Amino acid sequence: MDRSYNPPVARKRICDGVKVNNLRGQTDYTMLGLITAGESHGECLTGVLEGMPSGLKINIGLINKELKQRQQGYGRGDRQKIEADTIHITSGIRNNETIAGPIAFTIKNRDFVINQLEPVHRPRPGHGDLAGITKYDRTDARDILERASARETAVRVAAGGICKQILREFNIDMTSYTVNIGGLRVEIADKSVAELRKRKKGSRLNCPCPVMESEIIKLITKVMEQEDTLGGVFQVRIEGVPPGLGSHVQAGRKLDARLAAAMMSIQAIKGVEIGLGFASATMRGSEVHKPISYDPEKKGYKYIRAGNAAGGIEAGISNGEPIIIRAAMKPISTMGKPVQSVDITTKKPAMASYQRSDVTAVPAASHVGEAAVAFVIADAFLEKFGGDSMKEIRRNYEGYMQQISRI
Ligand code: EPS
Repeated sequence: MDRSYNPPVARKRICDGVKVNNLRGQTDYTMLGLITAGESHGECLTGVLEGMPSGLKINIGLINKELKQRQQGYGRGDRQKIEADTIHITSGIRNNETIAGPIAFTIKNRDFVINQLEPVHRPRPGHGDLAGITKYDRTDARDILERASARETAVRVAAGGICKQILREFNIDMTSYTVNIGGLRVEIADKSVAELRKRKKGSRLNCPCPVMESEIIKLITKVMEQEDTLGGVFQVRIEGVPPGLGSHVQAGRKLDARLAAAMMSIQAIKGVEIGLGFASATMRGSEVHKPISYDPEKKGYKYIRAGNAAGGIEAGISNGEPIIIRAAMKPISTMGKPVQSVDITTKKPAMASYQRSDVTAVPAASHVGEAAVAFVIADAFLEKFGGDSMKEIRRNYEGYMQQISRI
């Protein structure tokens, strides 16, 4: 890296060439680290977000708003009637401002009953039960499912809420929406973040189309009665990302690879697309790749794209266009009418265990997806402009923006 600052973690990544373990729990991140802890029915969830600079004003109310959104959505189960997620910050923030120390926080589990819960001996196909007990040599699948549970995503949303606040300082904004649930597609042309937000107001499915929303609600109700579950697809749109985040030079530094990994790490996600994604595989080059032009009158970066099939990323580098990323969520594997399984104590056939579940959690997952994206973009942003304080980062950012306005 040819920069005057050279943070130790980023330096380690470069030395290792392709990919390093940043000693904070993840590979692929250079500047930020997030460790989460906690079981679904344990006392609380815990998060430690490391690597934030000093001097970032934090609005706790906005984080709690994100947490609330994650809990909502038609098709969620009874657990969400018990929980009322709010963040309790224990370090790293003083007088509502970051002080560069690790930001540690907890989110209470109101449904704290872990020690009274019956053991689970009938693994659910599609959940982590059997794979986990096999790997970790447990006799009770609860030891696995408590941690595998998507309850953990509350921590990611809280950390993502902090990441969004640093991004907003540099006019980077994002929103998500439900693209389909159970195959019912929401067809909507390319819309700005502001327009999407307007259209989603009051939605029960994080959906910008009321007509499709009522169709999907009918489907969810039907599937609920049938004691089955539904998956779907959501999309995240990020605007204001400057050209130049990520890199083409090594696999683990590519922004698209980092975003895809973050999305795939969300519970129940089975596919990720960027830009036209899989659809581009069936099209011709001339249909996909649109012209580049140059407008000397344009403020800032003067290159203009006639299309965004690449979803804002070319060769692993952001190109200044909105970043568009979609993720596919499988139907939830805990079903009222369970699938055939085996009792691991008797080894005899038995129906998979069931207590309660969501019918669908696609709208919730879309908020988790936003948080995952916010984390990766904030990480790549700090890698490019990083400094120890907001003042230093702003100076680096403004200098670069001026530089690229002249190329
Ligand atoms: C989950 C099972 C359900 C979900 C849970 C994820 O919890 P319970 O077993 O308590 O009914 O509601 O998600 C959450 C609790 C949450 O806050 O998102 C699972 O097995 O993954």
